[in-house]
Amino acid sequence: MLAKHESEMKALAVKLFEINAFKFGDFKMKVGINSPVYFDLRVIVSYPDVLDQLSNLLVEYIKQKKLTCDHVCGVPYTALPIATLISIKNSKPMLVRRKEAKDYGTRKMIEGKYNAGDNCLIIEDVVTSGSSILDTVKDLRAEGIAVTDAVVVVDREQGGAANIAENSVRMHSLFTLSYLLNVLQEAGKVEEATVQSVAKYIAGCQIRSDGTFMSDQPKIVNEFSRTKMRFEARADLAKAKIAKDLFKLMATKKTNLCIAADVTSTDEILKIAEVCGPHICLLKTHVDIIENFNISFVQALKSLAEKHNFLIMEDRKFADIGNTTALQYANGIYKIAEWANLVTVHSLPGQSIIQGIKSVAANVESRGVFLLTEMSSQGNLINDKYKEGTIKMATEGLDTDFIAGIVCQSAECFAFPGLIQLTPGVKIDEGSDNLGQRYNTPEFVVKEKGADIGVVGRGILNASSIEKAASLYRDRLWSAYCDRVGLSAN
Ligand code: S5P
Repeated sequence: MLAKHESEMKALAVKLFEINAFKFGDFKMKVGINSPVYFDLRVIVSYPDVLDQLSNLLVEYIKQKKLTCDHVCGVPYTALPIATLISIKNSKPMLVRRKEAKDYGTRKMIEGKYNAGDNCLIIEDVVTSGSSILDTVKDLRAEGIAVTDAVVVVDREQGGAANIAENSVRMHSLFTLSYLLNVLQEAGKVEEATVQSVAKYIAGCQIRSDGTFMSDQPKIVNEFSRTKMRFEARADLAKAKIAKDLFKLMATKKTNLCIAADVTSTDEILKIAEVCGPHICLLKTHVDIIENFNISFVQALKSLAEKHNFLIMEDRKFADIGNTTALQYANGIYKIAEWANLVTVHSLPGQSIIQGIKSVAANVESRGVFLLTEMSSQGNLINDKYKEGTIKMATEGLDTDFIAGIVCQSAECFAFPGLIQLTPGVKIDEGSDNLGQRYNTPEFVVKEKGADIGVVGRGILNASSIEKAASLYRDRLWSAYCDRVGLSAN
């Protein structure tokens, strides 16, 4: 820990969280189990200011610890840019360890100029068991290079320090996981319950350097499995403010029903909003099907949203380049940006479509998007590669603070609990319409398919009483959610 630079340390901790260099969720680890916290410091190469700040603090830390060396060597690959900066800032030559020996010329594992007996300081990004550090130490020692110390950015506190100490290497960590968690809590970024969940997992899951667990039966409690978590806890992990708000709204209002108000007159939509308002968390429009759109309709809809506490989503399914989408979102007759809390977006054009919308959103905090990852219609052309790319955009892209959720049909689509799964194609009577739409029951989509919000259009709109139908769908969707997370429905 670097006491002298506490405010910089804290600011960097928050920054690392904001750029998704570490996140909470349900992650598969190298050691074969799932973890509720995951570090991915590879992203820092995209943020030169963060990389610079981090390396400055590491240089200070090395000075404070009085660690002297002839060389520095980063554990491949994530720590390489960090080690490079330390080498330059400290004027210490670097060594590079290959991951595989070359199959031509010299079969050297260590690149750089050195003499047997030189001393080398190891630089590593994140330590779990310490096995990656030990692999590098082994190759350096095979060349006669002495290794006594390793400087790491984050110690996950799962036994790594002890494991490498057994091999006569002292570990010095700039951050520990508990320090990072405390800073995030102090900064109001996560709740105490989240911190506790991670702490419980770490305590129960100590690992040896060979990847086996310290205790015969490790108590692996990952409380961050998306479909098992309650909306309140997921609000804490959400990156987008609007997703936090929607999670909380659902939890307090006890509804995960979105009504698809697919009717063509403003009066009809306002009637749906008035009558079904008390039962829904979200009202979804297709504004371009309305015959008599006018700005006073928008005002009336917004008042009803306030009165009955629901959000408005325009299901525009934008799919153009960033600039055109920005114009479509903010301008024209509809001026969607002014009244829709959320809009749906195809990921097809890539990251630029999100940037386009975000650039003209009046207030980023009260706006957001849902990305389409799967569709309910028969024969749609979305494939696995497209889905993977979409989820990557939603969890690792530059605008995760603007992505509230995913429109999809299955729980396998994504694991991050901070995103909301919106699933259309819901009807009490399963089946299909005559234009390729496929329906599943509320219970099936929530319990089997991971839906957080069920979208119901004609299931309600074609009922003799839309009020009664909305109430029925609300009860069935909410009970299914309660069953799924182990809550009592009342
Ligand atoms: O894959 C999708 C995505 C969406 S947003 N399938 C869908 O059906 N939708 C929308 O959900 C569709 O545009 C419509 O507004 C609603 C489903 O309406 P329903 O009448 O079939 O329930």
